[in-house]
Amino acid sequence: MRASALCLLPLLALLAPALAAVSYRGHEVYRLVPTEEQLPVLAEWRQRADIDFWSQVHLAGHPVDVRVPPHLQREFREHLYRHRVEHQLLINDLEQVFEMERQWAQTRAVSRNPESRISFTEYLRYDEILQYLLDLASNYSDTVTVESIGNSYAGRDLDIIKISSGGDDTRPVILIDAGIHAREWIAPAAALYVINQLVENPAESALTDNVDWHIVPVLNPDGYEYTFKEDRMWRKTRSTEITGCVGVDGNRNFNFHWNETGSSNDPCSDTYAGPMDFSEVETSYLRNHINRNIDRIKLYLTFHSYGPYMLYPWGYTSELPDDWETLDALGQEAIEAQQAAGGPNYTIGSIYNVMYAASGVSNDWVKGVAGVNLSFTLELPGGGDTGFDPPASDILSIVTPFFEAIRVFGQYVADNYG
Ligand code: 0X9
Ligand code: ZN
Repeated sequence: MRASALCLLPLLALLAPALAAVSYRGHEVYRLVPTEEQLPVLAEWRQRADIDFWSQVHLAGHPVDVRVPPHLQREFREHLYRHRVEHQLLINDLEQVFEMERQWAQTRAVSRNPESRISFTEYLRYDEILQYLLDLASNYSDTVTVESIGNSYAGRDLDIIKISSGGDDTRPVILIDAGIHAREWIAPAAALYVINQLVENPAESALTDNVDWHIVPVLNPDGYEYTFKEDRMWRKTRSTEITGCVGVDGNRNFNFHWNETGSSNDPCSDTYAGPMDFSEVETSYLRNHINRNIDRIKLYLTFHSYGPYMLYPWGYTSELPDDWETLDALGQEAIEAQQAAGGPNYTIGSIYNVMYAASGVSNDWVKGVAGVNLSFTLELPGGGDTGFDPPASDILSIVTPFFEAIRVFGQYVADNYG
């Protein structure tokens, strides 16, 4: 007995670090403001798997936040000075930011009113989000149904909420998803707020008069849960391959110009396109849902962070779609509406031109293959100088004006297809 227990000890010691949560102690976050000439320098660093670009923007004069682990900091600073890149140290110990985030969540969990179904002062766990959807389905059974479009890699239900005030499934549909990127917590929070307003705020009932809404608040629940339990900075799915590295970037996995540009063949990269297109169950179940409802879906929005940016196709080429002026005008209108309500100024444009090239992304596929003309990526604001996501206490002040943009999209579909 004793001997065999002793034999196990080294094995347990080996396993222990793998089970521990990933620490970001000493990780620095820099805000860079590149000039036109410096953009290629940034593009080169972007290829490195060990430097984490938090925002993908690629415009001169626009800030780019970058997480640099301790062992690369000297080299990174030397690079900055050599190329004279304007920069500022935003965070000198990222783990401290995450500690505060966890403390807040703990305090909230204790003080939370068990009566209230939803909260916008904390980032909810996946089971809390599903519970909210199910509560809505039972409390508003005339208008709300909740279905699973499939299961995640780890077997979690991929729930979709359908909001419909009538019309027997003949009305135009607005499809929204959020959380394909696990760490972008503000995106599911924004989707929940949209759901909350459409269902529970009687003053917003006009938005569901002629239009149905299908919303998947967390498209990558395995990754989402992993960011709470193991690694706050996880972005991809959690599927495993024999190669050793885990996960695929769901937003490189769609089969439209798949893996052509701005994505990686390296399974360890954060923008890994996958072993083949639609290799991930999460992206393929979304595709199936879109295909099943293709006659009715008139507008697609996918929520990400962070920007703020409003992006339309294409991501794979600098060329613009034929109807880009329609997309641009609608996007502008949405931006102005949320700005009038106190929201920030979103930068608008095609993905390729505002950001770095990216192919196999969902909003390109939805337009290019599924044929939904109105297809946008909305990159919500990040945490500014406090980190990746806004502090949970700021959620409401972000999603409230954001909803005004959603209202513009809703009205547009009602006016043109309703
Ligand atoms: O790179 C991405 O997948 C998105 N940015 S993020 O920082 N949230 O990762 C941008 C995707 C924009 N859409 C297209 N490239 N079509
Ligand atoms: Zn994203």
